[in-house]
Amino acid sequence: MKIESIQAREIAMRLSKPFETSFGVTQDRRIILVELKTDEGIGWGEVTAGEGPFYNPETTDTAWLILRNFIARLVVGNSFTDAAGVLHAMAPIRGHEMAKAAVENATWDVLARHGGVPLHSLLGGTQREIPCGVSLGIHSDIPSLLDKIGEELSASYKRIKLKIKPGKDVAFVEAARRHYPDIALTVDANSAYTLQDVELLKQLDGFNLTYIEQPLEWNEIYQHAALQRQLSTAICLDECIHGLRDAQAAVELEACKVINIKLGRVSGHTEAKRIQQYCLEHGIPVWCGGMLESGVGRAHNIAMSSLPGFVLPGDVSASKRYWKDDIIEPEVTVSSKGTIMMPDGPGLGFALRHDLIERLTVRKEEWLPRQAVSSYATA
Ligand code: OSB
Ligand code: MG
Repeated sequence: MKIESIQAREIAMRLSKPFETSFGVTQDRRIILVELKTDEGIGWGEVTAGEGPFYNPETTDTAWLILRNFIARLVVGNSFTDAAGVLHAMAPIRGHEMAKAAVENATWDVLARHGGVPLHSLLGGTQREIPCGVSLGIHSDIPSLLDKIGEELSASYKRIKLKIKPGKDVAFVEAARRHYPDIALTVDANSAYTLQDVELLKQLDGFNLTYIEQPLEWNEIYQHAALQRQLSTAICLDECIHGLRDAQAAVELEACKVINIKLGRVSGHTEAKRIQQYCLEHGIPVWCGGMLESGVGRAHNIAMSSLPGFVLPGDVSASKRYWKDDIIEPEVTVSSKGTIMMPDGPGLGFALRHDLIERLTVRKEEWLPRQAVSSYATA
């Protein structure tokens, strides 16, 4: 497969409701979509970076720059036999996993479309139906949070995750557990605590949580091991895991008992599959995290979630929880059993709403083959 060009566009999409995490409030998303054009057809990917560098160091703007100035020049005009080859070609770039993932994932979409098979089949997925959970943003008060949980349970979701931060933690979780004694409940701190907060974090052991997600610093595996030794509840790592080596370090150090795999954070499907395989062999349950994606990123998440070992409900939920109009057709829906069915069509298995995407586009560029890598490295 020869990559002829990368077309990137930034689309502006407004979430139906603001979403608050320990690092800030998001309502207006700036999403980069990538269309890879090859001699074997096209494929789509999404950059899952946030607008600011508050979840991880990447942003919409850094991803655009890295795509244009570095990734395009490493891959456009070159031929590859598989997506792992594309990932390998991007290896000189340190970090910037989310920028890489958009192109790596788009390669998988090209290959699946070209082969006439669904992406989940090409990836080696074995689950036709995946369990879904929801991630609830931080609420200003407990009654509104309890109402929201009730609403999501009525919509059949199988697991409720509560975002927490200092001052909006134990009392909220305690109330949620008291009102809903039997539900699968988790919390996600997005790195809002330190080891000094261990006494507070220990209080969370009283609420029968399935796991506590990423309590400590975003790049700190060692201290999570120290914390895990003091908690009975499993720690789930999110921000810390940028690839297989981090997963190995975390598991060997016993820094977590569960891992959240996000395609963007680990540079795409190839590396995600390596982590999934490793976790399967080591008895570590995994689940698919979300980054408030549009339909393109969501479709990639759905396909990945079909792999063996994705046994816990993911943050993969219906389009309508996020958007009035999603950019794919049909939009993602969740069954009355709280599941999403794998689509049957080739590639992502969802059609793109090109007219809508065009209307949402605020900038668009296409990168064609350029000179050899060495001649632009300092340009
Ligand atoms: O930590 O999982 C996270 C959203 C933005 C950034 C980080 C996270 C999240 C979510 C929402 O929890 C997941 C989703 O519904 O897409
Ligand atoms: Mg998280």
